[in-house]
Amino acid sequence: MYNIFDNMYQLPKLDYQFDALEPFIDKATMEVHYGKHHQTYVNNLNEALTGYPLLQNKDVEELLKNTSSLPEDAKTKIINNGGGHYNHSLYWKFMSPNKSSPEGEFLDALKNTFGDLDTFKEKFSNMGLGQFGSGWGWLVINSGKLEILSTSNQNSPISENKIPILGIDVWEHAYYLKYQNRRSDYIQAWWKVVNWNQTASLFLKNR
Ligand code: MN3
Repeated sequence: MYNIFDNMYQLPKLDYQFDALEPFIDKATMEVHYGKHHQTYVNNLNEALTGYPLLQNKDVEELLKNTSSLPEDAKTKIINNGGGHYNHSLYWKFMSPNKSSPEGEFLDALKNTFGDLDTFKEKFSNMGLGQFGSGWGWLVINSGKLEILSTSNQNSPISENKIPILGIDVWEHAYYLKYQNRRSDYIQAWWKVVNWNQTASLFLKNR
């Protein structure tokens, strides 16, 4: 059957089941976050690119790296929904049911930059906690250096030429079902499911 969404953006496959991150990230949140919120960003991105077939073939990262070249009438919608698609695609990969910890050259770099692992985690947590309203907390590589920052809404560090290697969604939809207004509890629980192998591999590839 002919599908008009062939070649257009799609939800990435999850590497684990919806309940795999329990009890830290609950099944109901995963279902609605991935199945509804992320899907909506994908749908709206596809809609924003209707009429721009050349952009439809690009990797979403390419769209976000070159926002100044996006068509004016679709730019905001592409940044919001392309960012939503890209950031969430990363976010699912930044979590895993398999326990891991930072090691080797990546751990050395964390220590060199932030002092020790606990200090890094505290600074990163505070960045996510301090983000006013909806947004993200990130660990990025900026000109070869590790850096912590936050972004509003679905803005992505990649649009500022910074490479995200770890990121936490601090929109209420990421935690409200289980943690209600307790963003701090969500962030503390989230550390238990961080996929350090993914972050280390992005670090080694992009440093
Ligand atoms: Mn989200």
